[in-house]
Amino acid sequence: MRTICLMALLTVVSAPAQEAVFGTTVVIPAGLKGDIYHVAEGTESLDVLRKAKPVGTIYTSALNVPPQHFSIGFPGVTERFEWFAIDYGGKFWIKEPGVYRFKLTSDDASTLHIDGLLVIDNDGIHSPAARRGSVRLSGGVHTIRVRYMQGPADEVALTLEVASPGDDTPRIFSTEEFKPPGNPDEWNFAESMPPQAKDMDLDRSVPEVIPAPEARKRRRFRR
Ligand SMILES: [Ca+2]
Repeated sequence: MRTICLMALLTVVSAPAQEAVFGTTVVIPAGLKGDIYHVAEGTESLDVLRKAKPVGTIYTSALNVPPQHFSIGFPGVTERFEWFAIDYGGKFWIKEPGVYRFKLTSDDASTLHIDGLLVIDNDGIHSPAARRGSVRLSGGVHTIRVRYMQGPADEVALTLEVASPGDDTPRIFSTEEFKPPGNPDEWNFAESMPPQAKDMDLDRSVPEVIPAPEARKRRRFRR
């Protein structure tokens, strides 16, 4: 077992850093667990995941894949670099209740659910595009789910950013930042929710278009 884990780790470490950020096979207990799926060529929506069975699992604490070329697949899991999907799930802890603004950028499809509520819908086959959504969060534990699908090669993108109440600039969301307190006695929130705030980001119908990276020579590794 130890040898297998070491091999997986070495494979990930030896891969180009910018192409290994969907996650690795190294388990992160408090992070996001991503189940990987193969999807049929021509798939246009994340809806297909309802009936699919995962081919493997990766882990990460953040989704930070800016628009880039992707050709290596997932070391230790699958060599797919196109027509795959990842269903990430995890929990996070809110210390400061209020309206949190999220920004989800992807090539191709993605969605964000918080506590089972669809907050951002960026589904479909498309170039890098960002959509925003806001949600009022009470203090304590919440669930997060990000579904992602890469359609045609070779470009990919998947970033999830967050702005806390009062913050102007979003930053990459990380489960490392939103961990519960070490002392379980502090795991309670007696105070009520803050007053309803105006949601500035509810206009989700028009995605922001992120400039695609410079076109690179198309590489094919289909097996
Ligand atoms: Ca793509």
